[in-house]
Amino acid sequence: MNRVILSVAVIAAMSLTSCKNEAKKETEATATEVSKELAMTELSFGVRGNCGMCKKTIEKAANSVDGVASANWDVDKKKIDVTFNDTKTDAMAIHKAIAASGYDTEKATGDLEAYENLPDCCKYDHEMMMNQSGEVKADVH
Ligand SMILES: [Cu+2]
Repeated sequence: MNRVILSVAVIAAMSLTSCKNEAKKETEATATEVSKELAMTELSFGVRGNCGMCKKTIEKAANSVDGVASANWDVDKKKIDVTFNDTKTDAMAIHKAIAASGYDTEKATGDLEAYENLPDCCKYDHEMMMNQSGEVKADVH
């Protein structure tokens, strides 16, 4: 958002200091940038896991999907926030990538073999609530 405000400020400065043609070019470049940002979809969904190591594995799996721009898993809430380019990928691809790394999501069951290969501390409870409020601290192991 700051970048957009900055661009507007730049355009304002340009129109004061330069000829009309240059100012017009700058406006077109800004329009392209805004439409790129609009293609980004923000999504949150539940993912089971225990600890900081789980966080690394889950986020790495999500980020491995082409088109994912950011992934942040919350250990207390058992929930991930992802930002992705919806012209390159979709929600289900991200669910599946996380499940392949051994973790359950709301829509995909974690791969059992990958789960078995997780460190012991990461072998989360398959009955664990997802999408928690985060008010109750998760058990420290
Ligand atoms: Cu863990």
